[in-house]
Amino acid sequence: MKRLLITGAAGGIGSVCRKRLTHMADTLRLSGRGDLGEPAPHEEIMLCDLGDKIAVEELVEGCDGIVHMGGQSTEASWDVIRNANIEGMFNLYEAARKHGKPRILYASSNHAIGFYRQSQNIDATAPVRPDGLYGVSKVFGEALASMYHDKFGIETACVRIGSCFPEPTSHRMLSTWMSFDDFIRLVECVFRVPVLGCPIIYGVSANDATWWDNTSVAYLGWQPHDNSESHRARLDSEMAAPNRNAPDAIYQGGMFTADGIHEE
Ligand code: 15L
Repeated sequence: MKRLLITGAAGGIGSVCRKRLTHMADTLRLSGRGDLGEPAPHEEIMLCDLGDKIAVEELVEGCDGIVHMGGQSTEASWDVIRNANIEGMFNLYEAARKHGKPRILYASSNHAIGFYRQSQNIDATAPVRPDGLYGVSKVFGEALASMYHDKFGIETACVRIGSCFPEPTSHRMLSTWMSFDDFIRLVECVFRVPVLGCPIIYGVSANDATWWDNTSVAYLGWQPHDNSESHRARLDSEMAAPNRNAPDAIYQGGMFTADGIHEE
């Protein structure tokens, strides 16, 4: 690619993308809300509020691919969710439709299906069960991506990211953890596969304790290498497993399922 846009480039996963996707494009265009520092020679920095339609059009113009990590990434008030994840997604897809229909990797979330029980195994065909307004906004994003694919041919990988951190930090994350290395491998597959379509992908490492089935996206050639089992002994020594009646032990979305509606 000539230019790859990374939104949310100041965030946890976005900053990993900034460092580790340099081989994917001549130029990385970075946007985010936090401080992105000084651009390197292969970088362009464009600060942008995703709720600002005109700014998002300028951001997307000239990009051949988008890794969309931007937006609100946890439960929040409706105003915050609506601006970043509802208006922001619409603005991004409208801009993509008008400016060359770049391929998109969309950071959806396991909170789109967070009310499934941890005793259940699900695949991409399972009906959504969002666990909060944040989860609902991620479902909206997946639906929007699907419509822009069917109607306008824009291809999107909707990645329901589990827990993408340096290492799992709770017993629940033994099932939801995705290593940074596995995520970067996934981004490479998404932008290299000749025909992507608009699949739902569970963003999770090759954990023994998984709840999620990615059989339907075998065509991507993505083979996660890491396995949270190598962290189990450390976690067991650092903390007690959650009580079996606690949300973190019952639901796939963990504690997000117990969150109320955030008032303004
Ligand atoms: C998410 O969607 C969040 O963005 C992240 O901060 C984690 O909380 C993750 O889900 C998770 O479920 O562990």
